[in-house]
Amino acid sequence: MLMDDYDPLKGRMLSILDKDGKVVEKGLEPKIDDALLVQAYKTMVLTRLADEKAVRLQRQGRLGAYPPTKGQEASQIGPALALEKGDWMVWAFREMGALLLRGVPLWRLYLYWMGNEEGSVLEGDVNVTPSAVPVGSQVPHASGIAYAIKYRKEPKVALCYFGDGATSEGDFHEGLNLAGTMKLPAVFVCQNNQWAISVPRNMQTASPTLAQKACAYGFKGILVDGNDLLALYAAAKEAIGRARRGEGPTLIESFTYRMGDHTTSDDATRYRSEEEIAYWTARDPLARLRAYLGHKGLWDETNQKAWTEEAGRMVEEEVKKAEGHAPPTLDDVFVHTYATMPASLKEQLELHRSDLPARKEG
Ligand SMILES: Cc1ncc(C[n+]2csc(CCOP(=O)(O)OP(=O)(O)O)c2C)c(N)n1
Ligand SMILES: [Mg+2]
Repeated sequence: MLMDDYDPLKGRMLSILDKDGKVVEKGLEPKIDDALLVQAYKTMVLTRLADEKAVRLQRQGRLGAYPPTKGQEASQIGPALALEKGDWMVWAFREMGALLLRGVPLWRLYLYWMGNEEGSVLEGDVNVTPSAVPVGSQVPHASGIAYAIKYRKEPKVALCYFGDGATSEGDFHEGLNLAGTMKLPAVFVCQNNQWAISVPRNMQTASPTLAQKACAYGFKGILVDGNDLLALYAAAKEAIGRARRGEGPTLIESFTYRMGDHTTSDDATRYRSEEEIAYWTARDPLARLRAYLGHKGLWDETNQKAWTEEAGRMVEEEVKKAEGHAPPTLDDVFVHTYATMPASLKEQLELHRSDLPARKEG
């Protein structure tokens, strides 16, 4: 078992692909269907383009503040690739790649970052929660969902993403403590992208790794190369299997890097060195998977061109769809808070609506 061989207290990091896309741990190479591997890579390409587009839209005043995801594509898509239909995905605010893989429409994501709550409305059974901007607040939600899964005896798992900064929040402790105590079917993926805005990882905690925090909650943890899609998939597959079999939760620390600014309101050049950026640029998760696919005969320049063009067209169509959507109204504050609006809120909504014409005239 990976979880035993990579005991987080020993500080070993699971890496299957090296930075040039070569398999360095032959015995650990996961068996992933060719079609699924290509789908993962195409989703990474789409995410990269959609993310860059979101930043440009913000600069043009067409989208609000946005948290770029560049550099974390494998960290997000690897674990999501190991989920089954019906499993739950709980996210923070930077997980565009995982959301696209799970089938969340891109135009909804753009709509959300345009300030429209309709962006969080999802049709069908994608089982994805709305974004959670208050840092760490989604961790107890994930444990709650995992508790419901266990209570109902469903064969499902709740996978929860959060950042290195979230591990300093009480919510993180509460969520993991509950999951450990009740042996819940949860997988926690800490995307350690080295920074919480301008606070570096070494100021976040005195623990040598974040993965080892699992030991305190009585369950398995593993430190994984977060720019290596194969390593993340392998670790998540094992963790998800264990959770589904009732063997309890796992904490996966995905050791990655945020290539862009914290959000479009930030200027990361004020606190990060060029050497650091160069180190991580050489470890681009897309380049690594692309090289691996090339070794397997699943990638060439012609494919790349077609996939890039296809993703580019899709991005433009989705922007159009988001921009063509009806603008938000103040009603959204009321209507999206409860599934069934309580009488007190209904009263406030009516009051707000009756007050509107008067305010406009005033
Ligand atoms: C409870 C709370 N405190 C502060 C903030 C402001 N804030 C937004 S993101 C962030 C840093 C989060 O860092 P991390 O968890 O590492 O996630 P990352 O942004 O790196 O993806 C902070 C402090 C917030 N949104 N919520
Ligand atoms: Mg972070």
